[in-house]
Amino acid sequence: MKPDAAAARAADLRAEIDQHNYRYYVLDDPSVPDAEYDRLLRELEAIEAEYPDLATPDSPTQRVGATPSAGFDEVTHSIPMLSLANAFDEKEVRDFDRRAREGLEVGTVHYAAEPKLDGVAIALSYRDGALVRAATRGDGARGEDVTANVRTIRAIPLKLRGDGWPAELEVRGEIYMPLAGFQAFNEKAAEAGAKTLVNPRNAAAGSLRQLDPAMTAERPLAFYAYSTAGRTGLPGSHYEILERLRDWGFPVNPESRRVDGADGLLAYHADLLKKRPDLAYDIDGVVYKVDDLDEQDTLGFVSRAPRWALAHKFPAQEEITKLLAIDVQVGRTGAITPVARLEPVFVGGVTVTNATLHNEDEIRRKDARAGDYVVVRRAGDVIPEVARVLVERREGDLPEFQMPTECPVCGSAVERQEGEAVARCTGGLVCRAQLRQAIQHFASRRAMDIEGLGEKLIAQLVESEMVTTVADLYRLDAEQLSGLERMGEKSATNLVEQLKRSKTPELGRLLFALGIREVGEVTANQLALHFGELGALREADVEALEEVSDVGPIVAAHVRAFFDEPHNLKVIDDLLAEGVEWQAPEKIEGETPLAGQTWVLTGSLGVPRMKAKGWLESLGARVSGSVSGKTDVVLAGEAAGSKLAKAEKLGVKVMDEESFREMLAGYGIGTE
Ligand code: 5U1
Repeated sequence: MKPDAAAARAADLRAEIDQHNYRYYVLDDPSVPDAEYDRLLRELEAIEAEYPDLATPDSPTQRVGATPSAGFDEVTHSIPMLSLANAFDEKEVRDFDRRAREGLEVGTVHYAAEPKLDGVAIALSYRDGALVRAATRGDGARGEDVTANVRTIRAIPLKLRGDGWPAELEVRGEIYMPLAGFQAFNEKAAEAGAKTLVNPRNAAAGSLRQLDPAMTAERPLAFYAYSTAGRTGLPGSHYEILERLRDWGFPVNPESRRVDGADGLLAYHADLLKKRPDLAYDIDGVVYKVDDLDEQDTLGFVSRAPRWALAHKFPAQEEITKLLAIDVQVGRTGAITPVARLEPVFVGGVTVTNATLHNEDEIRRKDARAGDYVVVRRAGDVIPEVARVLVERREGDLPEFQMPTECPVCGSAVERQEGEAVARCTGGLVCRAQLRQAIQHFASRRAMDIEGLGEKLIAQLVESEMVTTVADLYRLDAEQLSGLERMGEKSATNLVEQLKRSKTPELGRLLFALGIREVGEVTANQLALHFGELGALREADVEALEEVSDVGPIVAAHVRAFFDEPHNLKVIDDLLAEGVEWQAPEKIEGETPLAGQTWVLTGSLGVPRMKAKGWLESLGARVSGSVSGKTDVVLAGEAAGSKLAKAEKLGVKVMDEESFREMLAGYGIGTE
């Protein structure tokens, strides 16, 4: 590229990148995918590499420019960075408003209200529209120069947009780490075996204190502006200053509002408290400021806090308490979750006595032991969790946690598959903790297809202990059933009829109905086809199971564990004793002619879809739910819609039901 053309293209790219930054960080309305943004940035980098003179300090490529430093220089704030007086309840807010009204001799005070972020306060100095310095708050009078690190934060403009900004402008606000970025960063760090960040606030503070700006650039930091130092060349109201800052390219919290009087403040607080769990960042309260700057001047300061501003705090989301014991709970899917029993502690607005510890690995990683002091976190409606263990406060030797080898509810073996974080009870058919879900699945349309056995009825049957395993279902009679709530005689008779009708499932359906982990319909049908009968499957070892198409080591291990559990075998024997008679799958001789093919069924067919699916699977085909370039055939029934249209568009072969039946007849199946 010639120098003139390069300079022009670099200027265009810079303007475009700045515009994308503005859309992304200030308007929260991204205009291009991340990949396109990166492409523009790389193009600009390439031009600047060829013409280094074009790489001006305000270029978006120059965010990570500086080399690591030995420390941070001290900075004296020209106007001190204030702290805020705190309020924790309604009375303190009303007192604040009363004092403001009295001081200003007005009936109603107009305020600006905004969320109080849990991050790091920062002062950004701009000269002639360019960022020249960023300083931390420090003790309010003196902070640290963290310019090189702050320049790496894309939400902070290196150069101001628009016009009308004062030649010297100091913008103040909060640097924070959004929760999603915090979680993603920690997941990556944990995977790499590196140190994880304690909480978003510490993460933001630690990130800013990195000696190497390249490290700060790796951290997902963001920024909201909330004030300026001084008012020269600025509007006379706080809220209007925020609007002006937004125009100049600073992210301003979209939850900022103008409100009137104490009632307006309290309503705002209540509203934000409700929104808190849905926000993308941690907040520890809201801040109220008298909106008119002249009125702010009139009210002045008391010690180092302004009389015109107040932080109204939310209940703390983290507290310290003692971990009394670690128990385990069995979930509806058999997952065994360790639970921390705690000395009661008030956190996040409620008293917490239990908190999740997620899984065994998490306990090891945190090194949590009964008797430890722990930090409990409860954010919004989220289940309280043990955020971290204060190992340094541990007294003496405490025993490590041991995962039980037997389910505390049903006594079945507890298994933990290699590569899985969760330990599970293997007594899926007998465990009371899992019973409701097991029955629901057993009765579902694609399993035993027992109509009329709804969630509420299942709950009654389990509660009353009329049903303790799925085999008990077949012992129910109409008289017993009609004694239940909302169960008429007719529904009871119908249900008994349905149960009777369900007694002859195809083997694949029965296997699916048993709810073996990782065994969906397709796998269940493949197992049925391969073994042809239940006895052989019960005995099959892991190697034999892995010979089945679709079955890998994980599924094989789950199947084996299921049939190794004597409680499960007893339920199967009971089912057979109650007259459940599985039907051998229709198996064609020799080759599977549709092996490797993918079919999609659409429209209404003259037979139940499961049936058509079973036939196709018995011929070796895979049945998928959506049409793509990889689909071999679409079987189109009556009134086929978008899937048929897509198949035609992609040129995928379409077959009607008549031809399908003919094809099946050719293989000697499909007679129903
Ligand atoms: N949102 C917000 N946070 N915050 C913190 N506004 C705000 N204002 C502050 C502080 C310390 O101080 C004002 C007095 C400018």
